[in-house]
Amino acid sequence: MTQPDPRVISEDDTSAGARAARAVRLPEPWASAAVTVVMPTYNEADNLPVILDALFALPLPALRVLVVDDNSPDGTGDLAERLARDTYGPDRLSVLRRPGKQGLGRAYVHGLGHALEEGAAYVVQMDADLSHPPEAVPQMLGTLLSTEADVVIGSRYATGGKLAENWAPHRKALSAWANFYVRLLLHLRIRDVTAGFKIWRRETLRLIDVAGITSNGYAFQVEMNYRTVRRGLKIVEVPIRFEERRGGHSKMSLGVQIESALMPFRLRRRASRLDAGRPPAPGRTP
Ligand SMILES: Nc1nc2c(ncn2[C@@H]2O[C@H](COP(=O)(O)OP(=O)(O)OP(=O)(O)O)[C@@H](O)[C@H]2O)c(=O)[nH]1
Ligand SMILES: [Mg+2]
Repeated sequence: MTQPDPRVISEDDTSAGARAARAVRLPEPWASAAVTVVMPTYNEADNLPVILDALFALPLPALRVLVVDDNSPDGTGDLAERLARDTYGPDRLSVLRRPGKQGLGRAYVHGLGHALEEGAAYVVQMDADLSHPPEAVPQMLGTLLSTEADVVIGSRYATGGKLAENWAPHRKALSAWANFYVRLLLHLRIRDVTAGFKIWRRETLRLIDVAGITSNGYAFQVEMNYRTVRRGLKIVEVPIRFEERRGGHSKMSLGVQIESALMPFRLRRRASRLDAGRPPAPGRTP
């Protein structure tokens, strides 16, 4: 009988150690870059300890995580604070607590701004539900630095990217349709234009005026991309394997879907006002 080779780490092994072993090893000074993962949470108490273990096992010793919790009824905020105090230390894990559920986009505007104030040089956007593979973060950072990209997207639809086989067919169809629709209306050539897994340079977030973004849900991700393209900045996609969420429940709502469907028209209208030399509404950048 042939024994499995202990040096081969199976792709299906999702323990923190196996994930870390699969991650690329970056040379210094890249490995020690000041990376902050901004992670919005709403009722993710089952997933949070698992994803934090995996992130802190990565060969990125200066990586920090900022959890942005909207007063989750399941106690995710308290759990995150306990883990910061007792397990990882406040130097590596910090928590922003907000009074109530205001949507993903609002949580990100708050969290990204906070990460920049705290001195992050590179900022990762990532869901807490283990859909986004933590072991891809070093490769995404390495791609950002080696290609001199302004942002790198962890992409389900770039060549080599994969969608969870067990993702419900209606979710697959909705995701494919949303990508097609947004790309067509906004003339974006990004393969995964609604992706929520990205690494940004600090300067890119400043150039696109992330604090001025008003959309929420998936529309928030698209608006960030649109602003990046309008500024002539460089976007690179790396393929990832996207998993079905591990525990907890989806927060995808009809409101989020309707906002996403209307948002390309709003962005186009605003951009054409600017192109025609008329100012956008106060505090808005296309
Ligand atoms: N702080 C905060 N986080 C949120 C809010 N809505 C969603 N999130 C978090 O944002 C991430 C993405 O939300 P999901 O519910 O996974 O949405 P999704 O990935 O589009 O949907 P699924 O694929 O079904 O999981 C998760 O980490 C959520 O906990 C919110 O209103 N506030
Ligand atoms: Mg999810």
